[in-house]
Amino acid sequence: MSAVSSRRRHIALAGLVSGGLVLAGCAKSASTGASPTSGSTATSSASSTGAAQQVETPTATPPAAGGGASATAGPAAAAAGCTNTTYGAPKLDLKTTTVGFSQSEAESNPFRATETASITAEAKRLGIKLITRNANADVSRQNSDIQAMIAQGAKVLIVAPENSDGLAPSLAAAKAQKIPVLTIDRTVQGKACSDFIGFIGSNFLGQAVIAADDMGTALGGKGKVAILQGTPGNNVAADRTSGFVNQIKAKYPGISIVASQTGNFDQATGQKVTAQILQSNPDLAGVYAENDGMALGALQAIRAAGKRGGKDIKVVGIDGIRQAVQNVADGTMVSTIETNPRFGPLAFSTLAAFYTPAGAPTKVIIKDGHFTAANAKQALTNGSVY
Ligand code: GYE
Repeated sequence: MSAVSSRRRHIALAGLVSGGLVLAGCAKSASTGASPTSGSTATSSASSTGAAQQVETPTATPPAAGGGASATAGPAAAAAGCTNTTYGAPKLDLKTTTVGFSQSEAESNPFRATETASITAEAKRLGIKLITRNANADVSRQNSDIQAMIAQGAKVLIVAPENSDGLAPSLAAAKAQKIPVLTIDRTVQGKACSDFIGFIGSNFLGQAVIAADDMGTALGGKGKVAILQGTPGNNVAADRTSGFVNQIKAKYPGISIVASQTGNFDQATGQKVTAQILQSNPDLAGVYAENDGMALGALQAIRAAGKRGGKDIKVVGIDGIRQAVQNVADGTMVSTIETNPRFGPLAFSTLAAFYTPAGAPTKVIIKDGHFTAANAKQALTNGSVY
C-alpha cells in the first residue's frame, strides 16, 4: 500500500515535470544500466520502496547536440555513455580503489546527513573503501578537502558541490591526475565527461513550479509573498528562484513577490531574514522557502511575530525533511516538494558503468515526490521521509 501511494506521488510530479519543463530525450543504453542496478539494490535492501532514488531522465549524450560540447562523440557515438577511456582516466576496479566523497554542507541539515549516510552505506555494501570530508558551506575549504583526499590516495571522487563555479582549482587538480569526478545534487561549470563525469540530481525548475502552484492555490491567487533563496552561486538556488518567479508571473497576477533574499539554505538565517521581512511587510501572506530548513526558520519568525503558519501565513518548502512533512500533516505548512538525497546506489552504479564499454550517463535527473495535506501523514510512516 505504501509502495503504491509512493508511486502515485512520483507519477504526479513526473507528469508535471515532463509537461515541458525538462530535459530532452531519454536515451536508452548506458543509463538504463544504472537504474536497474539501483532498483534491484533498493528492493533487496529491505522494504524501503518509497525511499530509493528513481531515475526520471537519463541522458547519455552530452547536453545540446551540435553545441560543441563533445569533441569526441560524433553522431554515431551520440548514444554512448561516458567511459573512462573517453574521459582519459585509467581503468580501475572500484573494489580495490579508494573513493573520496566531498560533502558541501553541515549534516545538521537532514538532506546532508541522509546523503552522506547513503553514500557511506552503499560503499560499505559494495566493499569499497570510502573517505569523506565536509566543507561546512565553505567553497575554499571544499577545494582543499578535495585536494587532501587526492593526497590521501582517492582515485575516484564523488562531489556534492557547494558552489557551481568555485571548484575549478580542485577539479583541475583532479583532472591533472586523471582522477574522475562525479557530481551529485548541484552542478559545476565545465564539460561533462571531461571536467567531471556527469551529474545526478533533481529537477530544480520543476520543483519550483510545483511550489508556485501550491502557493498560488493556497492563497487563492492573491497576496504578498516572500522568497527565502538558497545559497547564492549554485544552480539549485538559481533554478528554484527563477522557476517560482516565472510561474507566479505567468499564472497568478494577483500575487506580488515583495521580498526575495538569501537565507543560505540555513534555518537560523531563514528565521532572521523572515523576521526582517515581516517587519516591513506586516501583511505578508506567504513564504516560499527554497529548502525546508529555511521554512522551519520562517515558521519560528512567524510565531515570534504573533502569527500562525498555515492560517495567517502560508509556507511552502522544498526537500521533504521529517519536521516539514510533519508540519504539512499538522497544517502549519502548505506543502514541501521532495528532494531525494539517497544518492548511494545511483552514484556507485554510475561509477561502475563508467568503467564498462557502455559508459555512464552524463545527466541523471531523479523523480521526486510531493508532500501535501493529502499524503503527508502516510508519508511520515512509509519510509519516504528523512
Ligand atoms: O535542497 C538543500 C541543501 O543542493 C539539492 O542543498 C541540494 C540542496 C537541498 O542545502 O537542503
